Amino acid sequence: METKEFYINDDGIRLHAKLDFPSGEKPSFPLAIIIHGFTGHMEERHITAVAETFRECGCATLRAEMYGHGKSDGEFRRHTLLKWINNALAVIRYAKDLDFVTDLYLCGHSQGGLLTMLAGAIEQDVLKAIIPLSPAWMIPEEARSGQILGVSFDCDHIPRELKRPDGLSLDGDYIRVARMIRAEDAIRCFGKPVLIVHGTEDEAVPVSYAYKAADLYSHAELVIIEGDTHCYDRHLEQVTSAVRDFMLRQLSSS
Ligand code: FER
Repeated sequence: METKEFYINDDGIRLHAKLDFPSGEKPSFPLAIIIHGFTGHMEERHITAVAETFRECGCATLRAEMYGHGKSDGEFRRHTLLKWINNALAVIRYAKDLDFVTDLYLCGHSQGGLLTMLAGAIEQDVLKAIIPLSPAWMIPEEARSGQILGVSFDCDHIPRELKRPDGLSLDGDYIRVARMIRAEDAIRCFGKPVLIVHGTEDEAVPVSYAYKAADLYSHAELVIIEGDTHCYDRHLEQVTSAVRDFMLRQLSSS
């Protein structure tokens, strides 16, 4: 079946989305929502590979791009985690209303993995399981500690703009929002199954956060990929096989 490309309306903000169907003639199937990370988009190699894996398991996939990313509305420097949470809720609302959907799954990479933890907690009654990949849940802690993106700032005087030496720039509101988020609370209240995948050579998110999250979740499985990076440059096939293995077990229990 062909890809359906469209926009999901989040109260006037257009979020670029692609819906892809699994092969076969079934009238209904589970749906996996998949979200990219900070500066990412839906066509990144690891995002398309994970989406394909969900489809091989018999799920439809809905890849969506969040505020300020990919072909969605909004300027990159003006995105915040609150905007992303609202975006994710709009995408989940859209997915819930699709008539072919049986169970819903939420998967995201890095900042999209943190979003998966946060939106997952909000929507835990409608989600069957969540799959945070290398979730960047150190971002709120970094924002509280006065260093983000490797750039230091004064916590008592949040800058109007945070600029990385390479030119990447973020509004101060990114920090203001990030530092009020308590990812631990979202983790602790989520009682459904969770799969966390993380590489030991992750240069953006310390792998220690994967161990800590798996410990705090009541039903988490943790797959550590020895020697792999933040975007799985070395062992992407181990990431997809972890997702496949987890999903086949979820689907056989539904
Ligand atoms: C940071 C480290 C990592 C940060 C964001 C990330 C905004 C996110 C990475 C990703 O989503 O790939 O300090 O600050």
